[in-house]
Amino acid sequence: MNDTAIAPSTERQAFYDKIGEHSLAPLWERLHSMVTRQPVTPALPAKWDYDAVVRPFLMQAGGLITAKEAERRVLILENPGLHGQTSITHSLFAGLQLIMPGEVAPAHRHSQSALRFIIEGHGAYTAVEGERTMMEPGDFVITPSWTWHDHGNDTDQPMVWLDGLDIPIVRLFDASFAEPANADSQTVMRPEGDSLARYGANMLPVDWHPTIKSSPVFNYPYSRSRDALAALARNGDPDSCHGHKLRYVNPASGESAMPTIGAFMQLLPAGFGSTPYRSTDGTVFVAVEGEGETVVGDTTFHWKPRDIFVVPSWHWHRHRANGEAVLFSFSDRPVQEKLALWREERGRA
Ligand code: GTQ
Repeated sequence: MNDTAIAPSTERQAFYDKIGEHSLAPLWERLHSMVTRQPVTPALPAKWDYDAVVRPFLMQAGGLITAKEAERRVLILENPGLHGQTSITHSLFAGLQLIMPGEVAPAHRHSQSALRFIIEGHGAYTAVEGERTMMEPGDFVITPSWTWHDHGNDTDQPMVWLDGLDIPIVRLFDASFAEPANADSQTVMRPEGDSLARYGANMLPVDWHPTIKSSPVFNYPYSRSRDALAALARNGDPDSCHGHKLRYVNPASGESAMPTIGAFMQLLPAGFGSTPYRSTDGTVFVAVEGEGETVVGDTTFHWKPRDIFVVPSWHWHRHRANGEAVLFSFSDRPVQEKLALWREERGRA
């Protein structure tokens, strides 16, 4: 394939201009920028320092607008290579949502699926389809497509979480529906912990059959994920690229918790340095515990708890942990796998 673009002659340009008036265009001028030999993305590696940069702005936003007026008081983490596109990767949205004490983010539902990864605060809730879950740092909470959800904070501290949504995927398909609820808060229909007991104890209710493609568990508490990772680290050697890495699953299918977004948590042992890795799913990381650095191409990100960074598609990267560290991450991997597009490559040390 010839990858170099040459400016068209005036005769050809006149032809292109003429056919353009009839909604026609020459593929040969565009083919090689679209059908590339390997992934090319405008997304850039980027990091957001939570404590020094994002948190102060978030708290300022808390004084500018209420959660009710904003509907969702969120600062978008917009990829610097995707200016104005409301995306952190080409396919995913990320933002930090703040709920102040006493506030409610009113109930609604939409086609877009959302994950929440809790950053700070203790005990504010998300309600999904009539069940509330109290959120703690490190918890992974989902609000699947078309489920009613509202958020509220009855504590005396601000609560912040990372939102990850498939907004750009739904936009690609022009398949967005959304609806506000009649009341700001959903009526509580089931006691807290009901879903986790029914579906999250490696057992399922006898005769139950799933009606949606997402997980019936909607809070995956950090305490459980952390214990599992600690056991893995005690019991075996780390993978050279990933350390000890687990993926969040829908217990009814073994697939990702939601069809469009895959989520993961990995433990990097103290002093661990990974071998290089790249994959076609641009990935958003959150540092949960420990400090370290991730080298993405020519860029080095130093991270500490609550920092967020993004590794675009097909970018070589490697992690190093100073002390023991835990990283949460999410990507569009399940979509790419379903469409037979996903690839990975493991580099040498
Ligand atoms: O909590 O429902 O960050 O609808 C963006 C859109 C959060 C939410 C976002 C949303 C939500």
